[in-house]
Amino acid sequence: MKKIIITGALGQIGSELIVKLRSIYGADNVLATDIRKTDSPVIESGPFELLDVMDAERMHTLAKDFGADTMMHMAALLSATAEAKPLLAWNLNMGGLVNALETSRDLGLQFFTPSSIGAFGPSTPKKNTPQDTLQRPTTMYGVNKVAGELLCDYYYQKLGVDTRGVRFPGLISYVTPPGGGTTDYAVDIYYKALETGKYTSYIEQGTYMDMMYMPDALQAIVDLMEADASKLEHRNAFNVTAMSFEPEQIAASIRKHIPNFELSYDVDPIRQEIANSWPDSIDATAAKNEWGFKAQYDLDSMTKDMLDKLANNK
Ligand code: AKB
Repeated sequence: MKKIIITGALGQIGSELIVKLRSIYGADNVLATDIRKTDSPVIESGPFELLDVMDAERMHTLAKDFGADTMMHMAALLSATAEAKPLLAWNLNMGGLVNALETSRDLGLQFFTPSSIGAFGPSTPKKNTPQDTLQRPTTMYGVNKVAGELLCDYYYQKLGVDTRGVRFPGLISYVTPPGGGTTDYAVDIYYKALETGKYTSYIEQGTYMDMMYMPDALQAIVDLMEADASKLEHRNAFNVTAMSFEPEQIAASIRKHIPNFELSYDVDPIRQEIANSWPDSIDATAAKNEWGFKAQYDLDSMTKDMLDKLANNK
């Protein structure tokens, strides 16, 4: 049975990951932490503590007092926010990661943190991007993610920490909206489709990016953390993806349920430039072969579920 401490618990991934982990490992075995308190069910459904990931001492104390054997470090600024505040992104994304890795090294914790398709750049092969390839990102977020991947490898190879991680594509969910990402349009579009029947995309027509529905992302984290270590050739940056689409394709999928849905464009040059620097589609063969990664949802099954769930939440 695991005892898990999670940072960034009220963020897009954290708030759903905690519900899943508590259902598998027991509510008392999952300590949720975040820099703020909201009225999220995460706070009532099990242990919760306030934690700024820049506070290394408090992070260590919380993990130790809880008796954690696993750290899941989710707190980070996403790509568009990181581009707007590059120094803050460097300090928070790298400082928080180092603190989480150091706590894990000192207490002997298994460790997970997500990397991203943002770890690739314009010189990376754009289609079917291989697991091991050129990584020269041109965004601060990308710089953080590549440095983070290397740091996690270092903590595994040199310091013996059982570090594991995936490169997530854009994640789509009906529970907690993302904030400050480049792929967020693919979440917003569903909310607006139901609210107004139209959406203005800040991402240009024809821009392909990888995406995944949140239930598949959560299952991927659980499966990787439970995977037999002897089978893992890679560790910290497995490519994972479920689908790749451009705005017209998600609109067409929505029109199967809302036939009059209208899509227009008002492109944001900053987020478009970030999207242009990322792959069109990535290859997840290593994740499939080494720990059995498999996504259940494609674009149409995700669209149906998103629209059903959002309509029921209204
Ligand atoms: C973002 O858009 O910044 C994130 C990501 C792909 O890492 N969703």
